[in-house]
Amino acid sequence: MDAELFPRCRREVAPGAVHVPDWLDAGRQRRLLEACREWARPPAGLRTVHTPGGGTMTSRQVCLGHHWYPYGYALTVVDGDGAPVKPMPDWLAGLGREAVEAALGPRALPPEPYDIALINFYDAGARMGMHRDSDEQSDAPVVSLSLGDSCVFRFGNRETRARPYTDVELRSGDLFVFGGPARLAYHGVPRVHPGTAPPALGLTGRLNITLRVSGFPPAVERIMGDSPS
Ligand SMILES: O=C(O)CCC(=O)C(=O)O
Repeated sequence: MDAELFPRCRREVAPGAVHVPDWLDAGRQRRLLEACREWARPPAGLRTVHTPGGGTMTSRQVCLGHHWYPYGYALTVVDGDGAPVKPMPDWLAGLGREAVEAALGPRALPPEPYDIALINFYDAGARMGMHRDSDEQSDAPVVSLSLGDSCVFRFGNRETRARPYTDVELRSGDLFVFGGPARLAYHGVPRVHPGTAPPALGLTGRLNITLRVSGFPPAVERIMGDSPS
């Protein structure tokens, strides 16, 4: 990474929402990327997400633990190849807890384990509109890990997709956690900066891994929300 005039520091963007730059070192980024490449393979691999209104998300996605589709969770890829969702590995669930502790402190740790990972892949033109993560039944903090190209991450408020919001540059290895009063804030990715990934990582594009707690009862098929038509 280029030398900085001012070092990037841990910053509370809003109450309960904290950005921790460079949280994953190069080795951890590499290992996480290798795992993402495995998860992206079929079955239940990387897919294009279509919204019920006829839209297409420009980022592509693979899920672990529970399969997210607009707007609910299932245990199979109901809007794709129909395969069972891949399991959430214990080490990734542990990384979620480590991240919460690092960003918000031990008192913010949820009683339940992190049991959902959504992995979003952004190529140069991809973006993500302002939305809230509201399909879970737990208010545990959401953990967001970035790999590859930098992006503008827009973190807003709980009422509206519009201002006030804060734009944060997320780079490879950065951690962003939002919980407590920020858990249901609107957020999105208006822009990715192509060609900004650390060359040694070997990733063209951007990966974001968000870790969440479902709050769902165990071992019950969960089909929530409307099925996409
Ligand atoms: O890519 C990001 O940084 C944000 C991803 C996100 O908002 C989501 O998965 O809900």
